[in-house]
Amino acid sequence: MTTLRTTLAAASALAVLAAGPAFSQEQQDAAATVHERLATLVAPPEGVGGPVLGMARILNRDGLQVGAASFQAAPNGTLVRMAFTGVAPGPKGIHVHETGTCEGDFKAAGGHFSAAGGDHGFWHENGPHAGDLPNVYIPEGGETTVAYFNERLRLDETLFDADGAAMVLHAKADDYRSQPAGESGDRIACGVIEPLSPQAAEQPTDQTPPVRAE
Ligand SMILES: [Cu+2]
Repeated sequence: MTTLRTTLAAASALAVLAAGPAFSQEQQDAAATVHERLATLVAPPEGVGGPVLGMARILNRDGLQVGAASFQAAPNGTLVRMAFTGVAPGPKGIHVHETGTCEGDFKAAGGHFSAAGGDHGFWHENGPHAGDLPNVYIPEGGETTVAYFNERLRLDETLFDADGAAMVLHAKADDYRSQPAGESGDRIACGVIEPLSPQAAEQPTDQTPPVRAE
């Protein structure tokens, strides 16, 4: 609890000061601590599974980090791990969006990533988009960690195209049905998906190959 309180206190202190011209060293240190903690929460267990092909640092509209995501390749999809802190409680839509730009109201991130086209939502007969994910349920306290397997998502050249891709967290729940984005409301946080270098990406499998049932 002490860690959580300290982090939230640091985060809210940063929120007050985020509008200022620059972050002080102390604020930068606090931000680095938040990032390190979230990055640890989304790191896969060492030596298990495929390479981690991407990471995202998810920032709110004040430029404060409120989340992190990692993308680990699997034989038939991608395991997406996400950790959040300092987010208002409740169910929130979360998707992979088609453009790796997080500015202003995050509209620049474009629509949902879906190289194969189709429609939005798990309940749609032409759905879901490859970038569709189940809602994240943020509890009181604003912190949670989740892992979702997505069979349609691949961190390949269609995702890492010239303009990249981003994770976008919405203010409300995705209804998994309405077009084009499940009525999930404002975009409250956004993170560009950064590709990991092939060398870094291969490290997790170098030590212990994944065990697969044949
Ligand atoms: Cu979205």
